[in-house]
Amino acid sequence: MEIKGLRQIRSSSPFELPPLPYAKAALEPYISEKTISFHYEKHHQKYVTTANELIKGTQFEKASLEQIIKATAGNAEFVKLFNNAAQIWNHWFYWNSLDPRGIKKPQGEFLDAINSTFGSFDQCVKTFSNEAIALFGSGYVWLVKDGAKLKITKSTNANTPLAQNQTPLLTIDVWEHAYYLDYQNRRPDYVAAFLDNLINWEFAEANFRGY
Ligand code: MN3
Repeated sequence: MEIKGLRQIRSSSPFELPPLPYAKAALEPYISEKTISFHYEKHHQKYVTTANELIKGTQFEKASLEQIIKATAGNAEFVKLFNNAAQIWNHWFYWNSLDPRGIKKPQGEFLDAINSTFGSFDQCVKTFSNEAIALFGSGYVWLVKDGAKLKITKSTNANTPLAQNQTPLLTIDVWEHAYYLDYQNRRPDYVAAFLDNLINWEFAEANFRGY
């Protein structure tokens, strides 16, 4: 499959807002055009603008986004740069974790890996759902490949498994800005809409195989 925005994500600064892989209204009725407009054009864009301001005159001016994320993770001197750089990446990854064409369940080797880690596909989805509902505050839940194993992990704020030497396969953004206009406080309904109607298993599989 073609993964949108890879060029923007892999190039060095100044960073560009990666393209949204579908129209802003494409995820309706599960996620509204209004939510996507704010989330993509305001929040995601702001992380890009801020990261570009923060790297000016630093040793990171010529670095790629992924290099910056890995180099600044856990470094108290560069907390703001890490947060903004990681949020550019996390949002690019989140947009690609959503598919307006509907669910295509995993198969083959990827399904085998899911079954051997979680017992079944349904159990994998259930665990992901439970973590996404339970995460306290702002953050993300991820399906990752950690060495040869699959895992479901969560990260708070801008933190990302990319900085932990894990391979992210899928994510859901559970910051309130991702769902509040559509679901208010009903995060479980947003999580269910994501898992039942929007989750992009083809993207997960492409990440699982490597591309
Ligand atoms: Mn967000």
